[in-house]
Parts: sequence; C-alpha cells; structure tokens
Amino acid sequence: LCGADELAVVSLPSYACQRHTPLLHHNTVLIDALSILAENAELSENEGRGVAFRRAGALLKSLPQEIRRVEQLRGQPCLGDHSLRVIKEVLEDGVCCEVETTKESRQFKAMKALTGIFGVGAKTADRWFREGIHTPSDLQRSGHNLNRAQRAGVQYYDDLNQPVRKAEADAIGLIVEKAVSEVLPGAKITLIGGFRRGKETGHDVDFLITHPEEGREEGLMAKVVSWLEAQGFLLYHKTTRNSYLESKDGPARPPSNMDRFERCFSIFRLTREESSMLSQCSGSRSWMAVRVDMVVSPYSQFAFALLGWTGSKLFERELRRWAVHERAMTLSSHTLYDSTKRQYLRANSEEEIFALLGLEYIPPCGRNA
Ligand code: 8DG
Ligand code: MN
Ligand code: MN
Repeated sequence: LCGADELAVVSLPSYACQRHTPLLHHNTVLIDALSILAENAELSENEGRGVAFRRAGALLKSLPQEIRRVEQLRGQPCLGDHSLRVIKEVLEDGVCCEVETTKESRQFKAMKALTGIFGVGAKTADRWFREGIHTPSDLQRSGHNLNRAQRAGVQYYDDLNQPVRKAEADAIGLIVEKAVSEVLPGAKITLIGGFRRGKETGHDVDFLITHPEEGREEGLMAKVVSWLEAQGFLLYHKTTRNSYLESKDGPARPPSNMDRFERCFSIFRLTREESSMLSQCSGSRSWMAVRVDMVVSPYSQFAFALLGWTGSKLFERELRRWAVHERAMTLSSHTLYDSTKRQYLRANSEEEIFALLGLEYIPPCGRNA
C-alpha cells in the first residue's frame, strides 16, 4: 500500500544551513512535542540530547507538507530513534507519554520558572531547585543573595516574561536610533535576532550598531548607554568591552561561540508615549520593562556580525558545524578562517559569506531552524 502522500516528500539535506526553514510550517504539533524534550534536555544541561531534538524539530519545520504517518519520513536525515519514537506516538495517539510526563514534572516546571528570571541559568536554577526553591516567590522568601542582573530579573519578572511585539521592537528601535545619531552621527543600527527573521514576537529586541568609517565605532556603546541612561530609558544595563584580537595563527581552538564585540545586555523602560501599543500594561502602569541586547561591530566585520546575530541559535550552530566539517573553515561573528589556506577570508555581505562557505544563500526568513 503506497498512498500518494507517502511519495510526496523528498529527502532534505541534513544541515539546517543547506535548506530553508520558514517561520510558519506544517507540523506544529510534532515540533511542539520535540521542543519540550529539547528544552528539558537543555535545562538538565544535556546539550547533546537537546541539539538532537532541536535538529529533528528543524527538519520537520523544513518539510513542505504535514506528516500523517511516520513512514513518510523514511530517508530523512536528523531523525534519531528517540525523535522518531516521539513522532510516531504523537501521530498515532495524539500525545507522547514522555512529553506529557515532562511537561507535568515538578522539576521541569520549576526549572522553567527559575530560568525565566533574567540572569539565572540552568546551573543556578538546578541548585535552587534542590534546595526546595521552585518559583520566583520562593526565591524572594529564601533571602538568597542575588547579583544585580538577578535582582532586576526578579523585579521585572512579569514584564520580561511577556512576549515583546514587533511594534514595541520598532518603538525601541527609534529610541536607539536617536541615541546613536546623537552620540555618533553617521552610525547605523540594524534590527537583528528573531525580528530580522520575521518573527512577530520575541523574548527581547536585538540591535547591531556600526559606523562606515572603521575605528569610529570604538567606545560607542558607553556613549550610547550614557545617553539612554540620562534620558531615563534604562532600568538595567551591563556593558562589556570589545576584546577581539585577530591572531595571525588563526582562531583559538576550540573556537568559542561567544563573540568578543562591545555589547550591552539591558532592560529598557518603554513608556506609553513611545509605544502606542502598550495595551498589555496592567492597571495604571504607563510603562513596561523590555529586554534589549545591543552589539557594536567594526565595519569590516559587519557582515559576519549580522550573520552571527540574526540566528536562530540552531541555524548558527549548523553554519559553524558545516564550516568545520565540510569546508575545514572556522566561522565566527568576527571572521571566517580557512584552515587549509591558513588565511582569513573577507566578506562585505551575508551573500558573500554563504558563497565562501559553498552554500546557497538563505535569507533571514529562512533561518528559523
Ligand atoms: P527571541 O529573542 O525572538 O526569542 O529569539 P532570538 O532573537 O533568535 O534569540 P536571542 O537569544 O535574542 O539571540 C539572537 C542571536 O544572537 C542568536 O543567534 C544568538 C546570538 N547571540 C546571543 N549571544 C551571543 C553571543 O554572545 N555571541 C554571538 N556570536 N551570538 C550571540 O544571543
Ligand atoms: Mn532576540
Ligand atoms: Mn538577544
């Protein structure tokens, strides 16, 4: 028996950077199930397992049609036994037992609630969970000493756990643009992260800042932050200096995913006047707290920074994996290094970087892996 739908799906390439992954796809229920298991693995600091579920989910996002029977997936890459078992169960029973158990588990719920606090990672959350702390309220009652980021995280918990909408991202974009043009005329800002990939909501807003004259961008973040602070726009900020140095011998090994640009992790105070869309402000509140990331790159590294900060996180990981394993190159948000030729490869656009990697160009809206 060979239904029409069984033949319809051709095998996709295995790296997410070799295919388009749109925002809207045809297998939401299956992907949601795999995402829960990925999230649980990440919260348990089982990175490998998390990546395996994420890759399986991303493969399903790239499929041009809804999957009804697991046999339709024969020949597809990225689907391990565990993921296939989950998919089969959801297709046959509507739910997967392991996913339901995970969702309901006290540990998963607590870890989600605690890592939902800005400044709290899986390690810290796990330590607190084992002390019996399951919620932000438990944490406040416990009298634990929190660092500055975590205190802000607790203080603005509700706002920061509301999705940020595109209209709010645009309102913040206008503010950052004003700040940047006040302190360094000619500097330009670009919306990056999920909003650049076409998402309508996000957990934060990300911006990349540069100036066409190399060197003019040095020290820019500190000035932008002072301006924003003087205007009362910042509830929290932590600025990190640029620490990037190009080594003649190529990038350090193993290359770190963290880049070394001047950057600022911040929390903005967005008022009703700035964003006419603040209907979600509760009661008499006339403002809301919004997470904002800003990165400054020298003009010569702009294309790499743009590619590296547009995401998604899995797409970035796949690009770097492709570069190393298929091209013997090291890709970062600063440069591309060819280990065979022992030289850095320059590029002025994302298109050029894809070409240097021997990949078909994937626009931002196709990078939602
Ligand atoms: P969301 O906020 O809409 O929920 O999703 P997102 O915009 O895709 O995620 P994000 O957490 O804001 O991250 C955006 C991109 O920035 C993502 O591709 C990963 C990248 N990124 C960081 N931190 C760092 C870093 O330290 N170095 C580099 N190179 N990239 C980073 O978030
Ligand atoms: Mn983001
Ligand atoms: Mn971000």
